[in-house]
Amino acid sequence: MYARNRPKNDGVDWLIDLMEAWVFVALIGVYLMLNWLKNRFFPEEMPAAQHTERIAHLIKTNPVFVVSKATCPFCRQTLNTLGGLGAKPSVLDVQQEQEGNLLQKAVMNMTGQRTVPQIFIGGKFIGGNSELNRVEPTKLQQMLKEAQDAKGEHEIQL
Ligand SMILES: N[C@@H](CCC(=O)N[C@@H](CS)C(=O)NCC(=O)O)C(=O)O
Repeated sequence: MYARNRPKNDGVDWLIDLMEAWVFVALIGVYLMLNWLKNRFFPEEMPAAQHTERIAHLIKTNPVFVVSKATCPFCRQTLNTLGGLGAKPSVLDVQQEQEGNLLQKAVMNMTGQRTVPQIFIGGKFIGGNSELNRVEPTKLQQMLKEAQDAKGEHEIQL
């Protein structure tokens, strides 16, 4: 390693190479150990079946369902857009929930989207606020009407 930058034939090339390799191995070892300690003493909380079931139930039984946070401007925009079209979304504010963090993770596991809002119309996952804004207003209105007319148990489409 780096042999071209060093005076040639100093007789300790192999020793320096060996030490460099060991430093590298030791750094990987330290990284793995710290990672293990973190997982051992601060394990990441995972959503349980009950969180996923609650979310699935809310998606299925509400014509329009939004996972939201009161402090999120995108969520406010989404609720304004939907409200402006006459929809009455059911809102799950994960900041108001005792296990909101886990509920948010449960939704995330279902949709693959990390952010809020998460919007469902007629059991179908629309996306976030940006995706909602991309739906043509007449199409959106039609989707909302169909979802409202169908009410009750929607088939979940993610
Ligand atoms: N492109 C997304 C942006 C949404 C976004 O960035 N939301 C923020 C809150 S305002 C978020 O979810 N941050 C992570 C979190 O709060 O867990 C959308 O239009 O919905």
